[in-house]
Amino acid sequence: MPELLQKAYRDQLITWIDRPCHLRLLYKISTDGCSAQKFHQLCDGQGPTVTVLYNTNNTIFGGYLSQKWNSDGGHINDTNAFLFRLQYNGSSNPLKFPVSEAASAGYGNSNYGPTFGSGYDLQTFSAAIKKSEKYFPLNGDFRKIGKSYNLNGQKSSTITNDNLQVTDLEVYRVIDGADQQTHLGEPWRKHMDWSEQKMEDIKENLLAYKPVSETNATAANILLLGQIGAGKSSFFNSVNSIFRGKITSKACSGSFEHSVTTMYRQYKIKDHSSGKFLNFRLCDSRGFEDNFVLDAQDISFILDGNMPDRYQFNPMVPFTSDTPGFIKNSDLGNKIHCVAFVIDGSTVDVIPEKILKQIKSLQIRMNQRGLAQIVLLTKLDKICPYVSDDVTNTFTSSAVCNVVEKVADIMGLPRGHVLPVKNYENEATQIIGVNILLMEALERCLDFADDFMDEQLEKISSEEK
Ligand SMILES: Nc1nc2c(ncn2[C@@H]2O[C@H](COP(=O)(O)OP(=O)(O)OP(=O)(O)O)[C@@H](O)[C@H]2O)c(=O)[nH]1
Ligand SMILES: [Mg+2]
Repeated sequence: MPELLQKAYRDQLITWIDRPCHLRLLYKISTDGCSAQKFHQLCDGQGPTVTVLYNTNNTIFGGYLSQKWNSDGGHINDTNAFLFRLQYNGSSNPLKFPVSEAASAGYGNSNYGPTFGSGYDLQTFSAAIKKSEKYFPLNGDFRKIGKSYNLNGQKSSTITNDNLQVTDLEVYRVIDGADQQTHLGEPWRKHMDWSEQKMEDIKENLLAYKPVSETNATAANILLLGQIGAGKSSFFNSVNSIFRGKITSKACSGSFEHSVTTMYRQYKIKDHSSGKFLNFRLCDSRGFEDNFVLDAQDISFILDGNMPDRYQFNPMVPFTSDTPGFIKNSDLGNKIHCVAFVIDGSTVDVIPEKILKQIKSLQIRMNQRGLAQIVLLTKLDKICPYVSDDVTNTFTSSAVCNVVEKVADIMGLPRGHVLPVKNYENEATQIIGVNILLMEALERCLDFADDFMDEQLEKISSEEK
């Protein structure tokens, strides 16, 4: 389950709680559903908790109780409780509001979500709330905010924007002791080296890469496929940035309702220090959408190397052998040699059924061709705050490990085929760890591409005999 609470805000809460502890997610409305019943089922009796709300003004606020939640219908007495604001209108702006009427610090009612204060200072919601398109319109109440908590001169509008439309609400359990076991324990995949030297070594390897020599292929073709917004174009941009020496965005990327990429592109990457092109192509395609599925026949033509670079997808007119540009005498050099499904690691729980079905049917076509598939698991920074802080925590993060396992399961692929990466999206300069993850993923794709070409050569030679 991706956790929204950033490391800096966790640290702030831990400072306020004032003892060595760490936070473990118990309940999250975007994945568990927003209902009082679910909240109590997951959080009652769990000891101290922090409740965090993320509203549509980009304000983050909530409350801490050192006593456990219950469904008894009575007030919860807690001298250590506090309400807080962490972020206001998108800017970090932490404030703590200590309890002033400890006897009514919390309220445990089976029909209410997390509720603080008497009458109430902050009631998050009651019964169950359905998500509208983008947010949960919580039906709680904060008109009495300040009755049981000392607001130190603030008011509801400067804490909550008077807005209970939230994109998420999370409840974390507060566990005594520093966080070693739960998030950053034993590595789940071996990764020893995050040094600059290692980065340079992988870069050298990629620069030296050539497809299997017996083929006439001048470059390995890696197809990027996946849901809209998963980070296909950003992956190309990030790899391109590494060899360019600065962050660039040649392929359009962004977040829109429909796929930003509407053209089939076979991108080559130029190493700017040597002026040479690398011997692989990243083939960027249109994203899968709920209402637009890439035609399976189109994908077959891509896999078999019949679709030309810069083909403009047209949902009304399928690509056929009569389409101008159709590559008729495609050979091994034009074919796709490895498929990389690009999956947004922060939304794995909510991939629409229709898209999963499409992926499965595409996988059948790939398996028929003996094409290896890997997963580029993107947006690692949104899965785990420790990884967001520092990507070298990727292979010790239990949150990332869980998502990798889930994706391997969904895709029916070995865990080792799921490669976590973080794309450049907001950075001004390159980061060694980010580059290493991206280039290691590429190396794996090229290994698979070589295997595929070897297989094809064997097949051709056995057919000739
Ligand atoms: N935080 C974060 N954001 C990312 C990452 N990768 C991509 N993004 C963002 O996600 C959004 C979508 O990325 P794109 O690369 O355009 O996705 P795409 O798969 O090419 O999407 P379509 O072309 O629309 O099918 C952009 O706003 C990116 O900045 C990542 O690793 N971390
Ligand atoms: Mg794109």
